[in-house]
Amino acid sequence: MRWLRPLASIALLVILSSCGPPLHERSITIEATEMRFIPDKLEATLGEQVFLTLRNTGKLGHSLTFQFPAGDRTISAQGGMEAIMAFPANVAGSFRFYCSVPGHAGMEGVIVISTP
Ligand SMILES: [Cu+2]
Repeated sequence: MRWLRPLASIALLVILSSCGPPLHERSITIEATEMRFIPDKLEATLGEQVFLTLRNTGKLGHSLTFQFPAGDRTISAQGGMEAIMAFPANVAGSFRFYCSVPGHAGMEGVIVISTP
């Protein structure tokens, strides 16, 4: 019955890989223009993988920096361009984001990561 062993291993792998919560994905598009983000409030749920598109519809370059507990995450896009960032929503709470380009201090918002 030596042939049973690999079969049992495969069965175990199938069982293990079907356990655990499914990985949910969330796609968010945020527009940056002079001098604001639209929308300025983003939402995600704990455990999601977030794919964020920064769409710069303005003429100036803009950036978006999230202030997460684990550290800042930044992307930037020139006028008329897009930039994409992915991150896991792995801590619940409200976290500020802002544009770090000098003189763009009014460009800011918040992302709320809620528990499911
Ligand atoms: Cu800006």
